[in-house]
Amino acid sequence: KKEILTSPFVEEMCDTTRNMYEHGWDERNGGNISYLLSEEEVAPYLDVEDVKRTIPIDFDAIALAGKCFIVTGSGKYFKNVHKDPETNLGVIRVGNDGSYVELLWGYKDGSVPTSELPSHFQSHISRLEVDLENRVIMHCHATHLLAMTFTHSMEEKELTRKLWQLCTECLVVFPEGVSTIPWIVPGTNEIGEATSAKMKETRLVIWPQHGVYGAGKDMDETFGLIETVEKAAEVYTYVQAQGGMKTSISDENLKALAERFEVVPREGYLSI
Ligand code: 2HA
Ligand code: ZN
Repeated sequence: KKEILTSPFVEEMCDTTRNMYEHGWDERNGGNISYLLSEEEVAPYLDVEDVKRTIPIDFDAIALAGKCFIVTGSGKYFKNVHKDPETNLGVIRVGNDGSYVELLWGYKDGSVPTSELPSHFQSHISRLEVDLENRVIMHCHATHLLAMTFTHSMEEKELTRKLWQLCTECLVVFPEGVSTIPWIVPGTNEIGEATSAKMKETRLVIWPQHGVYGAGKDMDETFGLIETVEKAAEVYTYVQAQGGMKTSISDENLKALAERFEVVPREGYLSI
């Protein structure tokens, strides 16, 4: 077998967690990533019959039975992933009845997948219902976006419109807008249900006073999505510090932008 530390999926997890840490979005054990892998991607590196451990889960993941993921570990720090991937990451496969996962590699110190596994798995289930190519779910504590949840309306249309107005790229990158949920205890099935319900409509779901969930077909796209919404929130922070918005991108201009880049803005979100 090839050395798994040289696999594209382990390298991508290392690079991305490090990058996110350096952005200041993943203090301590904040943040988690899950990345759907095909058996063909995993097979050159791992004996897929060699199950190291079975880990029970207390929500129904039957819709993902047999699927493999590489996932950050519970309590693990993004800061450390690249230094010791085998301790901080795990490759898991969802068991046949959806009530457990099989560990194929990693979590070397005996640990388990992220405490946010319910939100991750339920979000994968939702995204795959609307986009067969979705492979990544990413959570972090993007600083300016988190700050904005204290100062801006969390009403989805109002918040989406504001973000679209703050950077010309935003409408092109997330034409479907952003979703928000109420404050809910993290790590629970309940927050997983709320997040995944929203994931059917948007790839960005904001958790007030906590952070953001993003979804996408690969690591770059998902990171880029969070990076873009976070950039808009950072600009908002400066704009507010400079005395507030005195001008903005008009709905006519947003419409022209959507036409030029062939994206469809969320129905009813522009007033033209
Ligand atoms: O895993 O970010 O939401 C640590 C967290 C919980
Ligand atoms: Zn978090």
